[in-house]
Amino acid sequence: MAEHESLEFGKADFVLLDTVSMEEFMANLKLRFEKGRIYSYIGEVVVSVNPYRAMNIYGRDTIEQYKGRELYERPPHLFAIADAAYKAMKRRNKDTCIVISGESGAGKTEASKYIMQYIAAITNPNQRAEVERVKNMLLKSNCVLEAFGNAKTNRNDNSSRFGKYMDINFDFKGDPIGGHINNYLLEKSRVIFQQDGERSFHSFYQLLKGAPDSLLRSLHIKKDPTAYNYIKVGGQIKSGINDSAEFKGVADAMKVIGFTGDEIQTVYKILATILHLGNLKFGMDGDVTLIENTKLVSVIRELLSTKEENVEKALLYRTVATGRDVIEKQHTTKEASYGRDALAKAMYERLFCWIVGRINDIIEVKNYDANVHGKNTVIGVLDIYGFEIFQNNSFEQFCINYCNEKLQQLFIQLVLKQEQEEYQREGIPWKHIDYFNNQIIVDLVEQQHKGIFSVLDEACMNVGKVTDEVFLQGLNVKLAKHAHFTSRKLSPTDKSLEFDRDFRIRHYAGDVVYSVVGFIDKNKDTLFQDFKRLLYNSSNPVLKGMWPEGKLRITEVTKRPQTAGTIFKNSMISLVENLASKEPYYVRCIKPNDVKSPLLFEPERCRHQVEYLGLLENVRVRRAGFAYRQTYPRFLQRYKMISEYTWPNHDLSSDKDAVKKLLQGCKFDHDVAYGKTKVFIRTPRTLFTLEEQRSEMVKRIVIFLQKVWRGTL
Ligand code: AOV
Ligand code: MG
Repeated sequence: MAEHESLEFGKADFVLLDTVSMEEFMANLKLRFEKGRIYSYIGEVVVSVNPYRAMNIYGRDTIEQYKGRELYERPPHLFAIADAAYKAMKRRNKDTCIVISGESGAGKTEASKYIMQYIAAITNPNQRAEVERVKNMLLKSNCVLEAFGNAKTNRNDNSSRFGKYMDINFDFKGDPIGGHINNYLLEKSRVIFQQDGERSFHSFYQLLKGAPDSLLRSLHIKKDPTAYNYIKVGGQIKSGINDSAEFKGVADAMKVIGFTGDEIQTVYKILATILHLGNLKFGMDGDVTLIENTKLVSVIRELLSTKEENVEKALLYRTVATGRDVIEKQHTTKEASYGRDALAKAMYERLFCWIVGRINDIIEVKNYDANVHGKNTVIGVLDIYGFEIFQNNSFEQFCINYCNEKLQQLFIQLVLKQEQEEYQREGIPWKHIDYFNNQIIVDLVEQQHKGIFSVLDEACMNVGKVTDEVFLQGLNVKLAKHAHFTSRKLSPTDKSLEFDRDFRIRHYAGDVVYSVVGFIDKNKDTLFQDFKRLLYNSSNPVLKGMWPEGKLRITEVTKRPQTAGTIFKNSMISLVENLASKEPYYVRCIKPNDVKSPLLFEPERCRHQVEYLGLLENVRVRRAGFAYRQTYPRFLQRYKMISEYTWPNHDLSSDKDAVKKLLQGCKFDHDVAYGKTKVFIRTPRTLFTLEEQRSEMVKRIVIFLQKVWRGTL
């Protein structure tokens, strides 16, 4: 329980609610939000409500207040959970992780940055230069990744379009010595297409708005974003972000991290190439496919440091192996456009992964000898794309929402598991609490043979007709009876679903209608080998290095590479395994309204999130259970003044016996359980009463001492 807050701000820990009901929960959440208390606890879980305004609660002075303190000693804050994870790691040599979840725009990315800033601020008291360097690089990497991996969506002006898990490694002194970033599926379709009101990745607009004229000239780029087809589809050029300033910030960050001048130039050349690709037009001359604006081909050739005829050929022809023969097949204009878009998307995705890889090369732990220095431990911070529903939901939303299902499942398992384990460890009986288990939806997506990813892979492997409709038919057959799946064929009266196009999943966080259009393509994720060869044959070594598989001849290429869906599924499964192997800390983010207002607390929106995040169940488990637990020595430290047996010191054989004697004296014995190392208190009221008695005694002691000092006793 956070003790340093007055009740006028509501209950700092939901566990202390008088009764656990949705009404009380919501009233408390609203009151706290309105009083500017954006953080609360459920035991050790932080509940955060996005304030949509700058808060003066992240400065140096606040950091000092949380440093080294226990969770309940200060008002709820991200810093407290970061400190708890850090302490557990340092004191007990445990790998820990902080899992941040919540829907799109709820505040996950901001939270992850404050947590990293806190960890950076409290470590390295001796100012070791090497550690300072590592910390600086870890913090700077955020800015680079956001520029290339975030974009304005209709839900969030700075929406993460990739998943990120970052390990920070610490030495035996508890100072950061390196890190590693895992990135998950970038929403690369955004490179060529955005829904109305959205933007492509920030990096493009930053380049156009912020690059010096000389750089833009060398890239043959104009300042005006509307001149480029790929980044104007969504009709949104501006966002809440200052693109020009960000450009300089990102360029500086890349330099600080250690990207070379050539590498940074190559990054700009790739961005420019993609913009030019989007403006290429294909036409026909008789039965010959051609490029109408050939001048652009020269520009692209120059930027890619390759041969002009190679660029043209890769865009218009495809090399095919038929048996032992290799032939060149001309594209139709449609195929050529498809190939061009695939190239743009693949170049951007590869660029993004390469940036992550370069950052990892630079920040990875070097010269650490565990035999000499002891075990190196990690804190992992997970910041993924939040659950989202758009007007049109495709393969990307399907993957993102599946990822959120996996994390919800982890939360369910671990929060319950941890409680159970603690009761078991302490020898206390456990009572089961009912909650909605979303494992059924996780299975719907990932199960072998019957799961949606499997059905999709099967459809992709069809030899004959491979279409999105065939995939939908497959789903209709395999999932006809699934409680969380439906389509127009299965629910003929449901007019909100289109035949041959839509299916609906009942997710833990709400119903989402997905359109199957593009699923097959996005899952197969093919890029013609001709493009890979083109890029591999560049005389720019940085670009060449990004495309090692371009060296393969067409006859050497694997015919059935793993699909995008299967790669994503496997990466999620291993992510969850990794998180489960660490000691987890949770931040549950809530979005108070859909209009980014700092004042509005929309009751229905919030209630829905509280429901699907399972927060009420979380409180129940924590209470049904025991609302409060503390080790015997710490409990005595706090409450020993309320009992004559323990004040100022006890003479019993153990602290446990002393706590028993104290609580029996207060007649609270019926409401507590004595574990091996901790005392457990069932109802919050007992704790309140103890607190009241303690305050009373503290007051009396103070008066007594004042009298002693004044000599009036
Ligand atoms: P997300 O990470 O959860 O969405 P963000 O962390 O990007 O959400 O937050 C969205 C916006 O809310 C930020 O750009 C800020 O304007 C505001 N915001 C969030 N947290 C705070 C805070 N603590 N103080 C002030 N403003 C805040 V997504 O990446 O879309 O799932 O995929
Ligand atoms: Mg985010």
